[in-house]
Amino acid sequence: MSKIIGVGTDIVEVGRVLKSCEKHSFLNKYYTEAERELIKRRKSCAATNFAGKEAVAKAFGTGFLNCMPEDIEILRDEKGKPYVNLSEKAEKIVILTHELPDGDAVGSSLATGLALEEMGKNVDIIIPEYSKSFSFLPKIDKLKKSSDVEKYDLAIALDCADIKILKGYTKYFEKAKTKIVIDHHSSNIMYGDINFVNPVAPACSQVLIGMFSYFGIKMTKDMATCVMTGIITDTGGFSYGATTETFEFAAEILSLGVNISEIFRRALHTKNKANFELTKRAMDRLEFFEDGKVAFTYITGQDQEEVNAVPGDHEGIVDVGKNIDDVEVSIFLH
Ligand SMILES: [Mn+2]
Repeated sequence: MSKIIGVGTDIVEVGRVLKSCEKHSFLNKYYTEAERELIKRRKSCAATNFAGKEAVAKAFGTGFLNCMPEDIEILRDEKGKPYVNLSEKAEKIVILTHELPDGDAVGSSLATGLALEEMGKNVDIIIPEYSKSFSFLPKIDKLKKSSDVEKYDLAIALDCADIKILKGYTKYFEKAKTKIVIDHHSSNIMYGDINFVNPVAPACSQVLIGMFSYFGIKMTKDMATCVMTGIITDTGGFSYGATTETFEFAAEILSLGVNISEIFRRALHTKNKANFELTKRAMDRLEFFEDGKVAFTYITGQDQEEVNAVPGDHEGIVDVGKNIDDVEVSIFLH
């Protein structure tokens, strides 16, 4: 299966490229070792390869801004037909998600981190604060509060429709050489160099499962636990948004030995004290409008301070209104 991500063409002045190639610095900077060998045998390849590299970079939609000429290697097969090798040399990778991370944000970030670590990559997952209800997730202790890396080779933003909701971490995203967005919100503004957005998927974690199989990445039990947590929290335990794929993936995850009932209990039904206290206050303030079709409630910043809440402790409070008979819209402000 192949996928066209863009089309690019380019024209260069042969004489100008050949003249530049007289300088070793130019050759070493813009061509890979295999390409330099090729150019030694056929000088004109310097010009065709340079045009080819520019065309590939244009097809990515970014030009050489994020995709360097030396990362795009153009070689010839035995019949002389050119083919492109894209370098997989992103070594320093950062994974980012939105603030007040929910189960999908934390789960999809950890699953992506685990997948990349399996590939031998060096990955930082930056999630400064998260709800304690996710502490059962594998490798949760690997999450970092910040990073001192100036420039990452690759940044991956998960479950974020807009670069703005990366809040304090936009700098890691903006400075990275290549930027990838993986998401499921139909409002996604496609702010990456490459965007994998499936608005039909009920969770970013579900988009990831499809990507793992597309790219031939084997899903481990730990990765499956993380993505299942994302699906369970974003669908309220399969009660909204689930698609046929959701259940097919759930079956696959079950066969890997993941305890789905346990994830259900830990991520959805176990309330910590702060969350319980906030729910109580929200219940007290619940009001109905439009003949009981609209339920409204709220918690304030002061409430959150008083109960020592951490980000994510508001999780599930919207269900207070949603679970009442005849309520069609439940509004919860925090
Ligand atoms: Mn989500």
